[in-house]
Amino acid sequence: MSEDVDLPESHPRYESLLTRHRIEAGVDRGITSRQGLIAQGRGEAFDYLLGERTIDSADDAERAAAAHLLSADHAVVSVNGNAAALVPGELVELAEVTGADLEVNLFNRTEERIEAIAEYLREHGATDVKGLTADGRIPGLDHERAKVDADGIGAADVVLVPLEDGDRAEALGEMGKTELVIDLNPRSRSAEVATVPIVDNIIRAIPNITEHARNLRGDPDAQQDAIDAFDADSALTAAEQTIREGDLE
Ligand code: PTJ
Repeated sequence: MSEDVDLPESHPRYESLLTRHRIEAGVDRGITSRQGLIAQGRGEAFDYLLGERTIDSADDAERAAAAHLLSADHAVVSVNGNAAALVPGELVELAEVTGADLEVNLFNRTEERIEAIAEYLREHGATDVKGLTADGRIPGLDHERAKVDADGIGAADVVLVPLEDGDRAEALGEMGKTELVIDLNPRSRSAEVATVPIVDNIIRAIPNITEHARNLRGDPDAQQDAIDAFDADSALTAAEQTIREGDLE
């Protein structure tokens, strides 16, 4: 986390307030949709109950996700308005370390927002950002929500989708793609259809996937072990249990 808000890091709500600030700034910049503010509020409630930490099952999921990204033929990291506002530099770094493409892919799609997000990612070091061509379609979704780049998400075998809408997550799964989903609600449809559901805040999840990828890079056996060792149903159950037992203080 960084210095983009005037708050001491010792403040007990530092991370949460910084996150809110970034989402607000994302709306002001034309990156994040107003619905993104609502989605953030929902996520915060789950994160509070999780104890605002990466639980062990989420760390396992992050390791498995790193392994899938590294061993893919063609991996794509999908970027929406919330992800771009919260972790732009971290997404660029993850793509670099794993060799994945970055593709802007929006639920509430407008050309202006796609351009603004692509530009923001370039400001954070991205050299090639997909999502502007939109010459591919996800079958089973209405026209605007189905748009992807044919040589990006359209051709990918592994897709990382943070904070994805349930319909689209389901449709991507039906295309036979390995889906890695980051979502703080373990019983959202997106988490339930994912090959690897990551129940963690995106601000912690992305840097941790990158760190795992650094450790697993160049070691196909360790990558396969991380994939084989991960069980999606157990991870979702562990997250739900942690939330149900969560402390409201
Ligand atoms: O930028 P766009 O147009 O693609 O729109 C993005 C949003 C997120 C607005 C859109 O995809 C949407 O409406 O999503 P939902 O259906 O509200 O789902 C968002 C999910 O992400 C919810 O289950 C939240 O709990 C979860 N979530 C919210 N903030 C975070 C989160 N998960 C991880 N980290 C977060 N910071």
